[in-house]
Amino acid sequence: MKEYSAFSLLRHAASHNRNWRRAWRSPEPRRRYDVIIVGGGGHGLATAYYLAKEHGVRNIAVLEKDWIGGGNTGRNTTIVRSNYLCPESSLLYEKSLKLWEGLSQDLNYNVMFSQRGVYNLGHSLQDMRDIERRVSANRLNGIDAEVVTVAQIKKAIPLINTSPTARYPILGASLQRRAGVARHDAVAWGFARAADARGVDIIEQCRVTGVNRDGGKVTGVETTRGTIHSDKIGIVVAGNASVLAAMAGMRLPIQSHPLQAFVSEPLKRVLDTVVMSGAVHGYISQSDKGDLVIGAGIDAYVGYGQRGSFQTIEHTMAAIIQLFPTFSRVRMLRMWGGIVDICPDACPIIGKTSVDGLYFNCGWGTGGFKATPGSGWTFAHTIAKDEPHELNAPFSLERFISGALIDEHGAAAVAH
Ligand code: FAD
Ligand code: PYC
Repeated sequence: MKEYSAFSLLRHAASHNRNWRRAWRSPEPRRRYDVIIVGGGGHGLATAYYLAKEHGVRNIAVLEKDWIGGGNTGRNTTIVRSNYLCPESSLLYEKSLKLWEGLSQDLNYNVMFSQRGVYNLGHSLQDMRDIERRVSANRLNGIDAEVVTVAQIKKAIPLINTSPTARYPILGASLQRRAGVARHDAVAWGFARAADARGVDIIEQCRVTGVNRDGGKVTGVETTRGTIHSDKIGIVVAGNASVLAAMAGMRLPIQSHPLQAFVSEPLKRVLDTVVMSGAVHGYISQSDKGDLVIGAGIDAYVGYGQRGSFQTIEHTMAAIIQLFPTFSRVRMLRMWGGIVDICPDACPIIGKTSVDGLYFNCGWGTGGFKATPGSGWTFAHTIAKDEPHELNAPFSLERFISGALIDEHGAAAVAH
């Protein structure tokens, strides 16, 4: 506590923060590790943390080509929920939500998880049937979910346009009260600090350029900081998964698309929940700083540019103004894009590959932020034990051969 007293803050400010203790070390890479995690986003860092904490693995490196959290972890709109349709995904996302509920305490770092609820709006009879079905499925899987009326929506969100003459009138919504938002950078920083404290080497500015194999076995990686050996390599690089797979001589059933988001100028508190609409293609929340955080669906084309098209910007703003006409007077501050890797069934791949010691965690598409702790938890188990955790077993690469796909296009909702 002493470290963070008002006097110490002043002392640090006066010394231009020269004596501020780093939250994680910046070590030189060793030549060999027991486990290498490629990708220093939330999922990679969480995997390293749980490998150290839950499985006692000590000699771990996280290799990040840029800076930690600079990929989709730092670019997303921070929505956390577990209201998926199929039992397989519900259980995985619910495990994650339970971890979120204790994450700040576990990491001893405030990830600003705020359970302010998420509304998924229905605009047609079919939307409402889908909402009823998903809410029932959620309850059967032990997940809190309810169907709410237009009057309840208007009471909770006074600025929303519930006019029956709207282009897409609101007929009702699903509400998950335990859902909400978290501070995305804090999630990366919290996992990084906690992993580092358990001895994990977090190596930034270290791009993996090749995956080395000896026949059917992985032996290490080539990087911009030299060759690093390991018999176990977990690849967690979100929109770059196909690039890394190609380095290992594999192809993944993934398409990579840009996904954009936007923030407005900061406003006083006007919206204290999260609103998503698949029909108008937009979603919105308000950050603790006050800016409106807005997003939409993916840009339709595939590509690796971390930016999107103007058509999507226009479409998204039209959607938000349709829902909240009063926001037409708000000025937008900035926009950005990330690359999301999408599987044909809108579900991730978490598991072993045909190469011994090589594991992939990818394909989270537009919805992996909410899964960060659960993904790391189950992936750490898979890597440590060289077998799937019961929660990620259904999400193996094998499902694209067996045909046991898990269709979550409905729950991915707005985004794709
Ligand atoms: P990343 O954070 O992208 O981490 C992967 C890391 O791998 C990157 O830091 C990258 O630099 C590194 N890397 C890549 N190649 C190499 C290499 N060759 N060598 C070394 N390192 C490499 N999900 C939600 O649940 N809720 C949302 O509200 C939400 N909104 C979104 C909005 C936008 C605009 C975007 C783009 C995504 C959104 N998502 C959302 C999805 C979510 O952001 C991702 O699914 C999740 O953050 C993926 O985390 P990650 O750790 O796997 O990826
Ligand atoms: O998965 O909830 C989500 C989401 C919202 C915006 C992008 N993804």
